[in-house]
Amino acid sequence: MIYRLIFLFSFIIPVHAFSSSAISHAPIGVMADHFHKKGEWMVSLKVTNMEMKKNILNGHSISTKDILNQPNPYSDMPMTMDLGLKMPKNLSVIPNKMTMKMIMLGAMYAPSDKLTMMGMLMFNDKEMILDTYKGMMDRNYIGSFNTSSSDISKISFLSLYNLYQSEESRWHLTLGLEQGLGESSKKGIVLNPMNMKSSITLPYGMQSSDKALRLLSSITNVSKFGDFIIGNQLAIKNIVSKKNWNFGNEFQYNLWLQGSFNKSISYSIRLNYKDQDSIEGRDKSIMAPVQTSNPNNYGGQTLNLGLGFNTIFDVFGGKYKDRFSIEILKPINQDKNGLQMKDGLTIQLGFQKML
Ligand SMILES: [Cu+2]
Repeated sequence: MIYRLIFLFSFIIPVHAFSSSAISHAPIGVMADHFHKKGEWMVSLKVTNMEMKKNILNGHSISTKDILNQPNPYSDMPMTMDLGLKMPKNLSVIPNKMTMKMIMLGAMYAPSDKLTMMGMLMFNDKEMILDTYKGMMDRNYIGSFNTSSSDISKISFLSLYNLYQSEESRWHLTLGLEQGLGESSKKGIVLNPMNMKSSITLPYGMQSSDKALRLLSSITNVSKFGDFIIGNQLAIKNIVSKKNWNFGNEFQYNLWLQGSFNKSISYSIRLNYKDQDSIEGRDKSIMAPVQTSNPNNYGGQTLNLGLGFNTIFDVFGGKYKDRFSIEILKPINQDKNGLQMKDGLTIQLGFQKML
């Protein structure tokens, strides 16, 4: 009888119910969305796939012909070190498709109910298909080529401080550091506008990291409204120390609404707004008649809409159930700086397990 009462009681305490149902974690694309109770451990694996196609100039679509008429900021520079040829006056290489894959390994541990520690290690794999055109005269298409990079990209350590927690609402503050680890000056073979293969330092966007150290801070609120949950998160990333160049500072706002089909399956709709500065500084060896070698063609504002599902099942056994999540993000507005590729769909898959 007493066990039955305890069992029943454990379901009446809302905080407990909150943490053992699918809805208790935010959509998988939101980072550091929840904290843990004293002594709890959690490990996680997240895989992200993002595709980009076509190009936009200051947020508006642009034709191949118009891209080929854009000035090349490095037109006075030599094309290759061994030949006396100069670079074309206009852009001559056009990104056609880019695929980015990210794998994130994470661990969380709560030394107390007030504090949760979190560590993450990120790997990325980038691939780009580009089309090369003649640098002058008829500007005809010459051919296409691939560049790629694959490396550890960054490591981060965060602490989440539980500011307030009630049955209906919780607030927490996150502070942490992120260190870029991957290679920042990887070379690749390209097809240049003279129809020759040459080895160059790949443009910024193809590098695995900028080797910078960043301060991450965010504030998160999750509130219950009947059977629904509304979550809010403001997050910023600021450069603390950097090498000769770095990707710009970042501001993100997430707003999500979640509902449940049952205790094991929840769904979510999320709005994600991101504003990132362009690249600061430059790598003098990055010079090519392609938009991505210009530090101004990075950053900008994007608004994404996400649809996601969280599930909990008992697959691998253990004291706690296994949590599987998926979220698909679709850009609804892209106001990127300068000339950039257009974001396509982002798919995120996650696995989380408390130990
Ligand atoms: Cu966790």
